[in-house]
Amino acid sequence: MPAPRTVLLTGAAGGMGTLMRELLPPYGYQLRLLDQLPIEGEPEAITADLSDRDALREAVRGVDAIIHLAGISLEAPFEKILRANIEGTYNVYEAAREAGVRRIVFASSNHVVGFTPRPVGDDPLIPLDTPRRPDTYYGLSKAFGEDLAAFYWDKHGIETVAIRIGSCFPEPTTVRMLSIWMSPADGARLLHAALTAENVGFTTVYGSSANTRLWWDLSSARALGYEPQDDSEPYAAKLIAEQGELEPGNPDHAYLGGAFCTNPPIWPR
Ligand code: NAI
Ligand code: 15L
Repeated sequence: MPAPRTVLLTGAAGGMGTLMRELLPPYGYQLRLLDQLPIEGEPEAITADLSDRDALREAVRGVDAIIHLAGISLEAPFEKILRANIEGTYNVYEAAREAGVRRIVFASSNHVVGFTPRPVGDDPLIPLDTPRRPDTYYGLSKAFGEDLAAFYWDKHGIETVAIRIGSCFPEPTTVRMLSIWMSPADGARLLHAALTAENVGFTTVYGSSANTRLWWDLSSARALGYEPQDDSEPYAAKLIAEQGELEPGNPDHAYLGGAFCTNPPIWPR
């Protein structure tokens, strides 16, 4: 597959989308931006909801690949998750199939495996093939997205790298994030690897930096050519002084998904 140049970035107005709009063009990509919200300073960005199939058909025309970040990124009532994350992701894959787009990078989440006990002490890293244990409707929708991607590979030959992203923010802000943080620069490195690796078929990877306190196995991401350069450890002393160490007896600390497992916020309908 020739290296993709023109890439549709959905969710371009969001937190990660905003970071990636800065970080991906130096790799040589021309980004076409889409979000339900207008993006200041980007007059050519497509403002469209994922339910608008005509707009998606137009948006994917002529692109080499899609980075699909758009969707609800936290817990929400099931009906909202259904429309944005489940039906919305289906609409993106259908538009890709119709237009002949061959590669999608799907923003999955650690919350697909959120109810996996976090490693303690000398426990092994969480492997990629650990059973899926979604912690929210949100996590369930990402599990659906992974299965949808596998189906579109098996049935229609559209390749996907599904990245189970940890926490991609400029800095880690909790002690839990020390283990799953993906620096924005490493996020761009991983997206670039996911766009350019040959013969990925359907591949799932965990998405994080090379954190000292890492909880999961990054080997499938490294197999794509991803070489993380960052580590959350410089933030550890301050965060631990402020928040304390993770405690086995605290239900918010017991599982990989953190507080998503115990106290998922349900937004107003
Ligand atoms: P975000 O909530 O900041 O951005 C999501 C964007 O999607 C927003 O700009 C929103 O307007 C757009 N969007 C939502 N529903 C839409 C719809 N129906 N049609 C069109 N646009 C819609 O989320 P963030 O942090 O940028 O995350 C990006 C993606 O990565 C999400 O899919 C999220 O689930 C996933 N992810 C992010 C993590 C992180 O640490 N930032 C961790 C794990 C997964
Ligand atoms: C996610 O999936 C969310 O999109 C993000 O906002 C963070 O909450 C992240 O997981 C996390 O687990 O820290």
